[in-house]
Amino acid sequence: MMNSAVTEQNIIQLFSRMNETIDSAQTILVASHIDPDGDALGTQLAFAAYLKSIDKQVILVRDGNIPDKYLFLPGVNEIPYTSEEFLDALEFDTAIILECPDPKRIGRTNELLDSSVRILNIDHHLDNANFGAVNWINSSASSVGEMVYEYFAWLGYKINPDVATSLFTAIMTDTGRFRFDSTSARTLQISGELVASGARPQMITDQIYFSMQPQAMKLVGKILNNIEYYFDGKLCVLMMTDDMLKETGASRHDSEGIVDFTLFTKGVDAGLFIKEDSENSVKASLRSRDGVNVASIAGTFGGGGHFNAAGCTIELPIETAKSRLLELFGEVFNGA
Ligand SMILES: [Mn+2]
Repeated sequence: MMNSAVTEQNIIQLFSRMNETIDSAQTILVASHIDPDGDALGTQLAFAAYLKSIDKQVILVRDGNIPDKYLFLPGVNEIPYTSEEFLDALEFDTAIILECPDPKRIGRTNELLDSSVRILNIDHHLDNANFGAVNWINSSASSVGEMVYEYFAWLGYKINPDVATSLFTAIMTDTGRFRFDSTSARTLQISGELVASGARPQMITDQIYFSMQPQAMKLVGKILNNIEYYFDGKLCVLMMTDDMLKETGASRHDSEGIVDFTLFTKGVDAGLFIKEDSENSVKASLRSRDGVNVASIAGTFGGGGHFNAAGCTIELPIETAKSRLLELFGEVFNGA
C-alpha cells in the first residue's frame, strides 16, 4: 500500500522492478478479473497500448461478457474471450494481472500461470494475496486506473486520447463518478491530466450512465418498487429476482449499477442489493457510507472487497440469504 509507510524511494524501486520485468519480457499477458468492469477493461486497454508502443507482444484476455456500456472503449472489441481453443494456443512468459486480489479471479487463464510465468500484480484491494513476482498493492488508490497513470507518468509515457479515455473510464467508474471517499486530490489531478490528454468527460459519462435500454429501466422500476428499509432507516435493501428479469426481458448484466440506489436515501448508512442467481444461490452487493465496514460482512460469506463496497456469493435461497445478511447488519446497527 502506497501510504506513509511506503516512501518515495520504495515506489521508485518498485517501478524500476516493474520496468525491468517488462523490459525482459517477450510476450505479455494482460489480464483482469472475470465479468470485467470499467477499471478492469480501462486498465487492460491502457496497459496493452503502452506495451505495444514499446514493441512488446501483447495478449489480452477476458472471462465474461463486456457490458454494452463499455463497448465504446477504444480497442475493447479486440479483447478475445478465453475459449478452450484460444487457451490451448496461448503462450506467454510474463503476466500483468490488474485488479485481482487472487489470480483465480482472472478466470480460466489462471490455469496457464505456471512457475515459468513472471507475474506483475497491480491492485488496490485490501485483501490482495501478493501472488506476483512483483506486487504493487495500493489500497488507498481510488482505482487501478489511477495507479497505472502514476506508473506511466514515472515512465514518461505520453498518453494519447485513446489511453486517456480508457484510464478516465477506469477512475470515474471506480470512484462512483468521483464520489467515493477514495477520491483524493490526486485522483482529480490525474483525471484533469487525462482530460488534457484527450479524454472527454461528457461522452464517457453518457456512454456509461445514460445509455440504458428500456428493459433495463423497467427492471430498475421493479426493483425500486420493492425497496425496503431496516434498522430505523439506516439500511436500504433492494432485491432482484429471476421473475423480475423474465417480466421485463432484462438480462442479468442490466442490473449493474442498481446497487447505487441503495445509498440514495437520506439517513441510510448502508445498502444491500441481493440478486437471485438460481434457486439456491444469490450474489450480494454491499455498500456503505463512512462508518460501516461492509467488507467484513461480505467476508463472512467468503466474499470481499473494500470497506465501503464489497460483494459475496451466498449458496442459499434468496429469502434465507437476506435473513442471514440482516442478522449481520443488525450486529452493526443494534450493537453486537
Ligand atoms: Mn478497481
